[in-house]
Amino acid sequence: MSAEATASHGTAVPALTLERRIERQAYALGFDLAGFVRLGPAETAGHFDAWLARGCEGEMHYLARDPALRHDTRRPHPGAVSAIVVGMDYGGHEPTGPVARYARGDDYHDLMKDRLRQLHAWLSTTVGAEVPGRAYVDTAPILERDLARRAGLGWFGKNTTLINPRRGSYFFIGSLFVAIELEPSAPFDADRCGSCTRCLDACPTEAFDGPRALDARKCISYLTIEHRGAIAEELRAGIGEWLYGCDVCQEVCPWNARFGRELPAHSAFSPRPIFVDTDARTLARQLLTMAPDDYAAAFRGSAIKRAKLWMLQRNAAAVLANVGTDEDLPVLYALRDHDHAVVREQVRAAVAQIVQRGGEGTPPSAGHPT
Ligand code: B12
Repeated sequence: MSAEATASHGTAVPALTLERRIERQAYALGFDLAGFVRLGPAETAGHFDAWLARGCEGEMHYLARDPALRHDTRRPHPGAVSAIVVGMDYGGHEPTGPVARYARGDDYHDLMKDRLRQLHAWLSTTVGAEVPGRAYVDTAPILERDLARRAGLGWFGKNTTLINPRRGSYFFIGSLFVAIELEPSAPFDADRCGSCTRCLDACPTEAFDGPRALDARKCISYLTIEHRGAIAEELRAGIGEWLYGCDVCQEVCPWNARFGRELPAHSAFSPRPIFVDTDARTLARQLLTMAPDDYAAAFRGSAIKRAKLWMLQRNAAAVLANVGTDEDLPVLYALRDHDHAVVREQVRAAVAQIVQRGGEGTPPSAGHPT
């Protein structure tokens, strides 16, 4: 490839490097951030190990299965030497709760992997030979924030999210591992959190043991998405109205207030109709009365499907325990014999809470009007 091209008026202008062309193509495909990194040891492997040693992963046993795999990014795809790391906004300016912003639209894993594969095909065509490689979005043992920080996408916020100085933190991370050398971007070395501790202070379940030290076992996102048991009484109140995931530690971040973006029109991450203008109580009741077919239809291809229907119903019962009124009791009573013991337990606890707050506590079998 010629290093220089001649413009029509005869002046030599430098040709774009492959890296700049990849960036342009990534933006054309809808990604919002792009950078490059040479694969190798993960700089924060020690933090990851320490986190596991404290048991912070809870029931996410896959994280602890083979920690060494996450220590070196050359391991997931032997032969790959570089990664193109991308970020994609998911709508920081959408209204808050009761479902975390990231989970209201289409499943980001599928969408981003599909676009990364398009980038991969474009790259092979552009270099004129098949480039061995593979796309990853949360699907391989990779410390993705470590990779993205090294590719210059942002810094580790005190809430552990990767924050970009122009985009805030409401973006997903994906990567395309490739078997060609690419010039690495400058890593993001600055820490722009300064003395701010808003995220740490705002967490309703006090899940942070300190800056960048999240105990996932107390995180609302973990409790409503990953945890399989009933939600412990001492954490349940902290969940407030969150039915799936949580945005509190991002919402209070000044970088999001300043730089969070609107979703483009017709974005795949735009909320599904069920989430538009639906308050927590209404959505909780909808989930509790949802038949499996309705669940499949409402959430086909969506990020929220990571939680089975029974988990969403457990979360819905926990939310009603916090904000439900006697009007919600009939829906709860109807689930007293739910197939899943965890849902039964959470429903019983919700009824008890509502009754304690002064709701009507007599079950329908004893004459309660349904
Ligand atoms: C497990 C997991 C979770 C768990 C645990 C979260 C956690 N913080 O570890 C739970 C279920 C709670 C969760 C929640 C969320 N998640 Co999540 N999650 C992951 C996953 C699969 C692994 C993360 C991991 O390895 N954790 C282990 C801990 C130790 O790593 P870490 O918190 O990332 O911390 C790193 C740095 O902070 C640094 N570090 C740690 N301590 C210190 C100390 C110092 C001094 C320094 C310098 C560095 C440092 O080293 C760590 C390792 O690299 C990644 C995808 C992936 N493969 O990476 C997505 C991922 C991190 N999640 C993501 C998202 C969107 C979320 C939520 C926002 C969703 C929501 N709204 O509910 C929340 C955010 C909660 C939060 N504050 O982190 C995005 C984050 C994008 C971003 N801009 O940062 C990721 C990257 C998925 C993706 N592909 O986009 N998640």
